[in-house]
Amino acid sequence: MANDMLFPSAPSPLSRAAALRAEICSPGLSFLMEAHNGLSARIVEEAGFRGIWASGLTISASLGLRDSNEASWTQVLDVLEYMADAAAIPILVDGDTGYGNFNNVRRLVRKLCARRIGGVCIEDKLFPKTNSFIGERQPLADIDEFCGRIKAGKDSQTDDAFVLVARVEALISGHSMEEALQRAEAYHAAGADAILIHSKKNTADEILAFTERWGRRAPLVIVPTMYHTTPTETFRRAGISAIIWANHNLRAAITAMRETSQRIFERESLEGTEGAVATVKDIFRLAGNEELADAERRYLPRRATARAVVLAAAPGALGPLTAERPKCMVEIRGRSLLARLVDTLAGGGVREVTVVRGYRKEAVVLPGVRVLDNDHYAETGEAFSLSCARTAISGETLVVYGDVLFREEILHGVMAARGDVVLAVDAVAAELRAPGRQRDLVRASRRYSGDYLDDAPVRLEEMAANLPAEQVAGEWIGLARFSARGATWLGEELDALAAEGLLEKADLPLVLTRLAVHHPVHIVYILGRWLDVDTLADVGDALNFT
Ligand code: SPV
Ligand code: MG
Repeated sequence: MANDMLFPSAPSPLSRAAALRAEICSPGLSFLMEAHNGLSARIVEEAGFRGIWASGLTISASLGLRDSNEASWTQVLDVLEYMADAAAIPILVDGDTGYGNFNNVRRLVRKLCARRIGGVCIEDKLFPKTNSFIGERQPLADIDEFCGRIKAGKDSQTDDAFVLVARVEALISGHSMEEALQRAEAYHAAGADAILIHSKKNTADEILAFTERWGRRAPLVIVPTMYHTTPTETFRRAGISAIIWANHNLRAAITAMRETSQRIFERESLEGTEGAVATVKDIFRLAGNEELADAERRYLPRRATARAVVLAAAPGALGPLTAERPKCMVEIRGRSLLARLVDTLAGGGVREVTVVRGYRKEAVVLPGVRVLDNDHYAETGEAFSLSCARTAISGETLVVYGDVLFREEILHGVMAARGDVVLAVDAVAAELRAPGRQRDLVRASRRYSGDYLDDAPVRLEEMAANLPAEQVAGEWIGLARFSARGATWLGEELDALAAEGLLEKADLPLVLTRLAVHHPVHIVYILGRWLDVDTLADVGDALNFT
């Protein structure tokens, strides 16, 4: 499979032109299979072919056009670009007559080289062309004029290996074998790398006669669409260099699409269709979705997939403000605490937010937020609320109190920190708070030092509401990040609490302290820039926060 850009793992040691030259100019028989867009090019490559024929007939037909130069040459170029992006094998493009005179051929060849097309075949007819199998005695180009097109093409190639095939239409147009040989000789002398000798007879007689008289002076390419009953071995023995299977993918697609459309139309159902057509998964595979998934792992920020569980079941005690709604829905300057928190989480790359509601749950509504309920909020604590969101605790997960406001940079710090469980701990808040208002106090393996060079890890040892002052290293702000592994540990801890009959009453400090006994729970120290809204005075502070 593929494009140097999309699929960098498939570099070719040869340029595509060199690879095509190796196919067409080598002594053995090669095969070029028709494709007309990126998808069919990839299918041809997957089948094992070593080269693609970008057919003028089928590219036109797949665009709903006739093979009469109705598609402009730059429109064909665009299709070729998709094909070259989709498959790494070389493409020989059907360049019709070269889209005009020598000057058009020059520009065409330069653009083909720039798009990594291995070669072009031009036919000795006049612009606008008509398909060779339509009508009789189509006018041929003047030999010298056509030789000028060949020379101009060869002089314009920017890849030395680029292959120019000159197509002789003399036999198709009812001219003699002599005329065909004379033209082939002139085109070869003008610099063509190979000759395509075309025939519309239903036997290979004239092709074989031409081949014999040609005598391997230059590689010969044939298109046995009409003389398809001739065994390939005959051509191999005759010394043909390459066979073009010119239109069979489009024809196969037409048959399959017509049959499928008809069946679905008649049955008004997919009965008989599923199982008979390629799977949607197959489309994804052909389109290279797996490579995209790999790239996403490499390039998208890891946190882009993080989820958050916001604990907002408790009533809060803000008097009249929480009479009709829980604390998380109290508005600060016209926007609820929860809306502000969700915005901050989104800014930090969190994609899915689950809110555990309880008190006045009908008031907790926010677009894009998933809600789960703790209907026993009056008799239970935070751990129980968290366990109500067990389905949301998988993969990288944040656990956040619903009544905190913190600056986005705090979230970024927690997301970027190493560790499977990471807590944001304010190193100064605990000192500033009035006694009795402190709650999630932290004892840690090291205190905050303020030293620029100090980046040694800090671990949680204990979290509680009532630690002796001399042991307090800070206050947890109610924001924790769990990696996928950390989320599994958290789930196990909730199970263990349930098994011990402690889940209903446990708070998060207990959960985290127990977790820290078995696993490293890391601390990221911050200095302020957050707020939890516990009292009406805090609401006043919050008004100044944003
Ligand atoms: C094509 O595939 O567009 C060709 C081959 O030119 S043929 O249709 O046989 O002329
Ligand atoms: Mg053609």
